[in-house]
Amino acid sequence: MMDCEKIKKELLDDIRIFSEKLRGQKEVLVVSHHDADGITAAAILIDLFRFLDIDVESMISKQLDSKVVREIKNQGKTVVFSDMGSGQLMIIRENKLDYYIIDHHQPLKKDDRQVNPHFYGYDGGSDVSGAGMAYLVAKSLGRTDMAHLALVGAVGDMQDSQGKLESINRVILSDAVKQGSVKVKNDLRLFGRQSRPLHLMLAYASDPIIPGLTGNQQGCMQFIESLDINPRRDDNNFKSYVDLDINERKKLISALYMRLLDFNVPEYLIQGMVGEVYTLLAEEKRSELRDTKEYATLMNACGRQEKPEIGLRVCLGDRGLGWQQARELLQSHREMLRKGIEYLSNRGVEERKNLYYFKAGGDINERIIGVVAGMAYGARIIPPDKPILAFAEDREDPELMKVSARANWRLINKGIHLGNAMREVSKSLGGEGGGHDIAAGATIPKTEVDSFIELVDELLDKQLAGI
Ligand SMILES: [Mn+2]
Repeated sequence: MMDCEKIKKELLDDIRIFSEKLRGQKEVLVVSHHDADGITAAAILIDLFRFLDIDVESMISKQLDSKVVREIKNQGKTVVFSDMGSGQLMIIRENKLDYYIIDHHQPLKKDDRQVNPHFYGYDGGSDVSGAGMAYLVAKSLGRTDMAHLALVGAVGDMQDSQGKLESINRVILSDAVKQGSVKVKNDLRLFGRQSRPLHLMLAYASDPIIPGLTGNQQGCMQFIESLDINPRRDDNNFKSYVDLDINERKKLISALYMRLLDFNVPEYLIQGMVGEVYTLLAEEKRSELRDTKEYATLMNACGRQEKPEIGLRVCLGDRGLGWQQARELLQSHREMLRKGIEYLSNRGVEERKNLYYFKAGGDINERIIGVVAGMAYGARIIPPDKPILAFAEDREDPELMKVSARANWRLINKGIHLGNAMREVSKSLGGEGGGHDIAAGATIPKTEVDSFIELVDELLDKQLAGI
């Protein structure tokens, strides 16, 4: 199954030179981003430094601004930034830190204390994640046992969104497969294939939305029974997707295909439903940790519940207390999301020509409002025909407003790029923003919210017209 992807020699050579400098350190502070990619990247580096007998501490941060950089500076240590830093190179330099940067975000400029795939013609959005870059550094120093975490990071950054991991990610995948830690399969890619009861996996499906099933638990149960699939295991607990045998899986997938075709869902959306899934073989069946996508969600939950260090412990092998705490965080995260969705479906959204939006004020926490906005499609609060913007108070600065924007694949195919829209419009109003085509964010002055909506609406017109 594995093809012979190769990583460009120039990148590997530079990583080797960079890594050798790390080998000589006595103690380091790893500073990483608070999402799944950042947490797994930090775990890969912590594991590496322990292997090299270098004293290591870590700090997981939501953002890297001058305030955070000054705090880091005060610790007086050699700092290894991962999954962040390339965009903050100037602040880091200004503060005269002893730094190393391992990142995959758009870099400002070249620096011999930084490795970043963009300088070698790679796209950090799809070819390799922050965790993947950390893995390449570890590999060049002889440590390869965390390849599976690099895949969790890549999936967490949605780098498999075209159906499979490619490019540098594929090389890492091939390492993991050779090590026997990961199995690759073409299968149904709906979220929750390991840990969720089958009918709930279908009811929560949002990518694609399945007409008549998404948001309809009872309908899902009837659908499963209509296929002659027993929804319960012998111990009477509900089956997960992974409990189905091959024939049941085939039956279910073709029935889903038929249903989507019947409802005129575009072909490319239907095809996205099946693709590569990555199973972590060392983890128990039906555990969130067994599937890369669910593993990433668990890490994101830890980050968003402001306990990234718990996620880190799980990545580093804790299957006792840390693992239990991580699952509790996932529960409370889901509870927060459920309340957010309930709030949104009660109050509804406003509509403009090219977008939906809602102002949550302080009613939905800014940490999860983007996720809630994205779930609005799956929960059928809005149809998938326009992007959605969500506004929440900045908890640290009452003068500022946080904006989260979400779209879906159908809209991306039409030319929507929310990252560009957030960056351009926020900049013109004295704020800052950016992100991916499908998920992006901005911070703007509170007084500019209405102009912001206006300008984004106009800009989306241009994106849709291909200007
Ligand atoms: Mn990342």
